[in-house]
Amino acid sequence: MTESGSESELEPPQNEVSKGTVVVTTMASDSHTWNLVFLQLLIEELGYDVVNLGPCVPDDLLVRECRGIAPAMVVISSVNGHGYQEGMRVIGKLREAGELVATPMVIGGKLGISGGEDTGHIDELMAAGFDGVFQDGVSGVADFQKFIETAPTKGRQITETSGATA
Ligand code: B12
Repeated sequence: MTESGSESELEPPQNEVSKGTVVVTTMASDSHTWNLVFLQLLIEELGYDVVNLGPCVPDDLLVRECRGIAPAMVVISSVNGHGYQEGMRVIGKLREAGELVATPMVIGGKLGISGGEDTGHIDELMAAGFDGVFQDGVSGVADFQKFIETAPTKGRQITETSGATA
């Protein structure tokens, strides 16, 4: 509530046109939730609607929701240490769904248990189909903000072999 008591200063602007819908999710093993709340608020502040699928999202549910929503972007967060393994599995399933082959998809958080020192898996996640990998200790929220400001309009460059380049 403001001092005048009429409306909350925390309410999002009512008359701005949404830039699209972003799916925020974690993966099957991960029960942490505040990372998802943080990302939802950040992405909403950047002008998008957000569908937050919450913690411990099974692969088939994630794929089904993304196919149904046809989002401008999929943002996956993982902090429990299984992010690399689960990300490698999940990105394949998402990209196999034809409609999602060109959807910008990123993963970030604490993707392993090395505190950001082991960066080898970042290239592997990119090669597997992610457009951005934001590993704590390597790149952060500011890099992600730069990415989201350009990625949805840029789209993915699909090659003839159906692989893609960022
Ligand atoms: C609260 C908590 C829990 C709670 C979660 C409750 C809930 N409903 O959320 C409970 C007790 C359930 C829990 C369980 C476990 N936890 Co825990 N947990 C934490 C704790 C203390 C805080 C997490 C939090 O809420 N942070 C606040 C949010 C806003 O920030 P964040 O999660 O750090 O996310 C930030 C960044 O990672 C980044 N980010 C995250 N995702 C993304 C995505 C993108 C695209 C981008 C750009 C950025 C980004 O942005 C966020 C804001 O800066 C952390 C330690 C810590 N102090 O951080 C450990 C921690 C995450 N947990 C950890 C572990 C190991 C576990 C367990 C495996 C423990 C166990 N042996 O059972 C289980 C796993 C459960 C599961 N199935 O996932 C480890 C992970 C280690 C790692 N990855 O190297 C941590 C880091 C503790 C530690 N130092 O060891 N945990």
